[in-house]
Amino acid sequence: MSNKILMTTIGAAAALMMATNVSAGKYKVVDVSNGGSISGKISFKGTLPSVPDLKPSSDQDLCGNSIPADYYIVDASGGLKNAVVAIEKIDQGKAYEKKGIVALDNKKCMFVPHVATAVKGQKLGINNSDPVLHNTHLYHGKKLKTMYNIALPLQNRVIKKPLRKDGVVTIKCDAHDWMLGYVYVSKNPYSVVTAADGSFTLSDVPAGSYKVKVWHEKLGESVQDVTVAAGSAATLNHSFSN
Ligand SMILES: [Cu+2]
Repeated sequence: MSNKILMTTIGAAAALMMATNVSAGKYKVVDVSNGGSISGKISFKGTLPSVPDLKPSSDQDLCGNSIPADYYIVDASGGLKNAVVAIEKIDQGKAYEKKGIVALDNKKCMFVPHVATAVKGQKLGINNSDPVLHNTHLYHGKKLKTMYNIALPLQNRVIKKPLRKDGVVTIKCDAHDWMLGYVYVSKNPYSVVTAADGSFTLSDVPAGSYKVKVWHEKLGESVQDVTVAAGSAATLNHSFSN
């Protein structure tokens, strides 16, 4: 092989390696042995803004005339429900259901759950538990670009739609303007919605240092550095305030 051809070959190999590096952001499933965890509590401190009840303007027989808004759900200890805690960047880690279906129900004219998490590539399974027409409209990201707009005239028939992009998906209903929900779509399975007391746990995290995002639909987001040691529990607590 002449030097010139050899150099070309090396050049092509280097270009291929660079290209491989560029796509290294893709999550890879590996065996996580002796992983750690990140757990803690997300809270709200201060005075919550007063949010008026939702006032259904149609289908009141089913929906009622007044529904408490579910944007801020804070318990007596300050625990904040429906925040999302997510490792922002992690190249490899635990397995997840690649064909998993994240359930979203239209129930009594509200989205249940109000906030869900999903991994990019999974599907959203949208059901209508109500005997009225709902029209689920999904918008991607801060620009609220329409992803899907799905009429659900039939009760109890699940429609599945793939979540192809990561980011926050805002869910509305074209038939009932008070309906609102979110799906937080991550590139990896390390994302979770806080429980009613604000608690959360991310398990089987490989040892390492991570940027962990705490997100809330109204209170914004905060990124924290968390270091997880093998076989150990790391703590992340965060308080939103206004
Ligand atoms: Cu609706």
